[in-house]
Order: sequence, then structure tokens, then C-alpha cells
Amino acid sequence: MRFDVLTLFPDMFTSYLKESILGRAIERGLVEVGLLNIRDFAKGPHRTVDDRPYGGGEGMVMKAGPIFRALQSVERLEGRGPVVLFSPQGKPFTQNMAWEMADYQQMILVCGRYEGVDERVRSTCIDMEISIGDYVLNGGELAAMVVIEAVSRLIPDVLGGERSNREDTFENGLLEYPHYTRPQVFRELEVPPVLLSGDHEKIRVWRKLQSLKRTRERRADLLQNAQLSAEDKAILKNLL
Ligand code: 6GU
Repeated sequence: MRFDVLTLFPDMFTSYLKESILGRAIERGLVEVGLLNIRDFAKGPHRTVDDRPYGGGEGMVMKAGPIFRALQSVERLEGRGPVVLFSPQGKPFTQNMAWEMADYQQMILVCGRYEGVDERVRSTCIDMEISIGDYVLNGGELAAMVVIEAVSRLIPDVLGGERSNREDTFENGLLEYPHYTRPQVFRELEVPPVLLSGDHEKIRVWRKLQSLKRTRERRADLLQNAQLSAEDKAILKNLL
């Protein structure tokens, strides 16, 4: 999978992409990230990338030309996915979208800054607009990193053998159960005895109960869409 990122701040990505699981995925060639500085495609002695909005008003707008030329310079691979623009006006990013994206060979990610990008770039070059939540960031860079990470970890072999994404929060529509590791007592707080029982069936049911409880308490909205088994429904009924 190749991500080509158009940004005014490529340095924001470099240290993040070097570390941990993502860093290893890139090292192993499972994920490639190309960083393009939009300013390199700007013209004039000042390499201007933004300008005042027609019609007046606050803030600056990213000019169409530099983004357009940067997009033209990106090599389009066969089986490429969408050109994505990050903005708070976009469609909210979800785990399901991440799974769909994990099948693409390439994604081109455009990071907006300032008040936004010229509408003519948006309407002619952008296939999809994505937001990562209902709050305002200074630009799309963090959102692009969020998408790169969420998608990359779904690509086969990116997560090592002992890790898995099948039990992650959201993968079954529920929040995860609580986790414990050694020591058995921490500040007089004990690990729930069932986890020490060695009874795998009991442990499974306990975890399912915790998962359902948490989801109901914290994210009741998720329960509406979760795929609940007959057992889940029975446990939930007992919780009420
Ligand atoms: Cl993708 N961009 C900006 N600037 N703010 C955001 C966002 C994106 N998603 C949530 N807030």
C-alpha cells in the first residue's frame, strides 16, 4: 500500500512514520509513504500557497494551482484508491472505512490548512473528503496520520504474529473488555479472580459481559448497530 501525502508540513510526518509498528511496516516495504511539499509546486518569488478569499472575510484560502500541480506530479498506480481531502466538512472516518481503504494499492491524501482549499480543486480533483471528528484542527496533517495508521494496521503482516485486530474495539461493534497483567495485586487492587481460574469458557463469558457493560455505559449508540449473538442479547437482558 502506498500513501502519497500532499502537505505544507512534510516534516510533521517524518518522525512519526519512523516509530513502532508503522516504522517497521515501512522498513519491511509493506507500506510506502511519499511526502510532497505543496510549496514546491507554488510559483513566484514568494512561492505563495494561500491567498485572501474572494468576497472577503476571515482567514486565507489555499490556492488551487499548487495543489493541482502537486496532484498531477503523483504517479498513479494501478488499483489506486481515492484522492482524499481532509477537512472538518468531510465524512466522519470510521473503522469500516479503514477496512475498505485497506484494499487499495494507493491513496493520495491532501492536507488542507487555513480556512480551506479553493473550491475548484475540491470539485475537480477530490474523490472523497474525510473528517476525523467534530472538533477543529489547524490542518489535515494529524488526520492524514490517523488514516495512514488505521489503514496500515489492517494490511496483512503489518501487525506481528501475537497481535491481532480481530478483537479490537469496534471490530465486533463493541468496546473492549478490561485488561490486566502482573502484578496480581497493585496498590491493594486485585485482578478479577475469574482471570486466574484457568477456565477459558468462564473467562470468555466474563469478557463478553464486561464488553457489553462498557458499551452500554459509555457508547449506547454502538449497541444499535452491533451484531449481537443470542448469548450477547441474553447477557444484556440480565444487565438491565
Ligand atoms: Cl480532517 N481537518 C481539520 N482541519 N480539522 C478537523 C479534521 C480535519 N477532522 C476533524 N477536525
